[in-house]
Amino acid sequence: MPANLPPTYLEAERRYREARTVEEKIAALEEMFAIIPKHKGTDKMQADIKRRISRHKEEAQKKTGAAKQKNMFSIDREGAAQVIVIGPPNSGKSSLITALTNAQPEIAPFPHTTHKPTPGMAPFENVQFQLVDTPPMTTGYVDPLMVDLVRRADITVILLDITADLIAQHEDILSLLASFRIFPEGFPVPDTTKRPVFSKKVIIAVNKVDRTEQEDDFQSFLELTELCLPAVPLSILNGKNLDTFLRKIYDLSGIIRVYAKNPGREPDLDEPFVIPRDSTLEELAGRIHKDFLQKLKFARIWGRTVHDGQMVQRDYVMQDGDIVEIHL
Ligand SMILES: Nc1nc2c(ncn2[C@@H]2O[C@H](COP(=O)(O)OP(=O)(O)OP(=O)(O)O)[C@@H](O)[C@H]2O)c(=O)[nH]1
Ligand SMILES: [Mg+2]
Repeated sequence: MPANLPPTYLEAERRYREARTVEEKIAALEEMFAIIPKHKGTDKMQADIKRRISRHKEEAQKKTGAAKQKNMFSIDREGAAQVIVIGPPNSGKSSLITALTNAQPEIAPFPHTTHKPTPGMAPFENVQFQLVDTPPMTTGYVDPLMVDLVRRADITVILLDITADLIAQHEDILSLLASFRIFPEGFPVPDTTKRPVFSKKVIIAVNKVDRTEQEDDFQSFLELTELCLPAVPLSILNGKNLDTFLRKIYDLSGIIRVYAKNPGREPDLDEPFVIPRDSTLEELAGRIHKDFLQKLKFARIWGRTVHDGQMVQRDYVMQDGDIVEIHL
């Protein structure tokens, strides 16, 4: 690379792209500015970083005023995907967030314990998902702010309770979502509504499957509902299938992980670039830095679908696990 950018710069750049808050963006940019080699070849990049720092600082100032009013239902997105956990009262939503993240929402053996959303980060291999605990959804009343939260999230987990009527819970939640024009991806959408509809990635998780006999109830539920959504039986109590649950979230998230390396160096496999599936090399380069989009000549790839160090062009479709050496 003519600018000779060290790997630490690319790491800071990646943190910038993935930053969800203005403060994180400013911190990453300041780090990039400290690391970038200061010579003529990087003049434009340096100016660009400075411009972005001052723009984000202005933004941060405006926000501090508004932040006071920011309601507790607005959760800043973090990590590879925002996953909202919804469901009927007492199904174990808060228990799930507590089991998989550092957050500690209140858990109690009676319904309607949770009154506000609580986010927590769930590590899966070398990425993190943001799981959001929520107040229960019932046919009686759903806070409109909850609806917005579901509409904005990347993935919705509907957490049901095997010790109650599964089919009724499942139908209630789906029809509640439908009443707010939210439909699982792939579901038919009524053409009566002229207003926008929200097509969301949905996983059904069934909790409290503590005993093997309850697995049969889960199977019957799948058959009776002819469920065509990803589904997983869980026992949070016994820690059963929690890994499978996170794997399903990963599969559904539509992301892949690729790793950047400099010529002659090893890549850092703990620090992936998280990009949408089917991204091309050109799109990856543009995400690393907008200058790279123009300057990109080719890349060498180490991965499952290529031979080691294979030269690829802009239209190469990145694959999960690819190691990429960008040449400018
Ligand atoms: N048997 C069994 N009980 C569980 C399991 N997971 C959670 N529970 C219990 O279910 C009860 C409700 O758990 P919570 O996590 O508070 O449920 P919630 O969905 O957050 O409840 P609300 O906030 O009221 O909607 C608690 O007594 C938990 O200990 C499980 O896998 N098996
Ligand atoms: Mg709760």
